[in-house]
Amino acid sequence: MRLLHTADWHLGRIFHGVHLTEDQAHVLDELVRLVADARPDAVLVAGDVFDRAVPPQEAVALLDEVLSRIVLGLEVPVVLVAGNHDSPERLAFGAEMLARSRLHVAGRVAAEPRPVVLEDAHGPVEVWPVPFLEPAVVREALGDGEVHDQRAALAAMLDRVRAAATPGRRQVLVAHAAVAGCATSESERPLAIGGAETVEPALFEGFHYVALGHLHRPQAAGAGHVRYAGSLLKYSFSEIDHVKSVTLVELDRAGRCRTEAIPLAPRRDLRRIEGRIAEIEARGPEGPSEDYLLVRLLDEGPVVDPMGRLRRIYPNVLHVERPRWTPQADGAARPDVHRRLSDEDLFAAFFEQMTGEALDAEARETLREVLDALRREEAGRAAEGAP
Ligand SMILES: [Mn+2]
Repeated sequence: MRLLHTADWHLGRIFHGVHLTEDQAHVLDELVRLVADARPDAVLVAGDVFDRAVPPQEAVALLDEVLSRIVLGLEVPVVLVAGNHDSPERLAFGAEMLARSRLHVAGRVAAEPRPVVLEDAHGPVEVWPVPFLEPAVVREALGDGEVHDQRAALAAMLDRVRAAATPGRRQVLVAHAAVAGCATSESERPLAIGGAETVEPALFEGFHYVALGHLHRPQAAGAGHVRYAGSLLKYSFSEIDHVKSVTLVELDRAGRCRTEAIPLAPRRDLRRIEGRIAEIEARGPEGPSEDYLLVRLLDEGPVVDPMGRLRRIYPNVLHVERPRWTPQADGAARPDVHRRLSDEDLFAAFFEQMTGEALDAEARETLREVLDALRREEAGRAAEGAP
């Protein structure tokens, strides 16, 4: 049996003010082509389909289009679960009807879990879709007062799944959880505020493949057959070194699996460049200039309009870091220093700080004239206003 495992699409995500829907459409187009080439028995989507509970219209339209192309166009079934970013109820709309078209959506927590049964030449495979588990919801749904954290919620749900599973069949789990010991990224919203939000890999005992979502770096979680597919795109600067991919899983007749990460090529990569502004300007564009960039400007002194200047070379600079420039630590910016400087010296210091050049004699003369005129005007007003 061949399965294509993906997760954390985060459709509708806005990153540093940029709507990523077009980038997501581009990479999903590639995913649909992969499905057409690899002809898997099913596509597994392990949660965080949308970036938020009420996604923007274009994100909903994109999901609709992509799922239609896979399920109706290519006739490949999809098993999709809600992640912690999704709204379980909204995602579950029409689930019963969609299941007849072989689009299996698990939004809400099910007290009586039911598998999606797939067939290959060696017999049936049971796929268990388990959405992200909110402990309070699981406590209520299962009537289990002991469920107070992620671990207890998943353990209780997996006990139910094991009890419902048919012995001798190959078992696949699709879930959205944080496994202890795995690498995290900044774009993952914590599953719980403080306390226990992680689960240990031993909890997945008995499953032949576990298709996980939540962590955005593609990685194995304790064992090769328990895996995070990783997110569709880089959704934070902490993911610059990731190679985003989908996982192709080959499950043999005994349930042993072989996994292969297939890299995805984004329309625009997320990269980091660094240097002094003059060097970056002199070098000109390095790599595709349309990429999304984090720029580390290494100038020690002030730089006028760094974002405007960088965007002339790289139109999609998202953020500029100034690791060597801390205006607060500069003595001239402190109020007690201001008081000891004349107006003329204060302006000269400001001018030098902003432009990197000293005020020349001619400019100083002009400045003195302007200041004198202002002082005369001020004195005149004060005299007029005197009682
Ligand atoms: Mn996520």
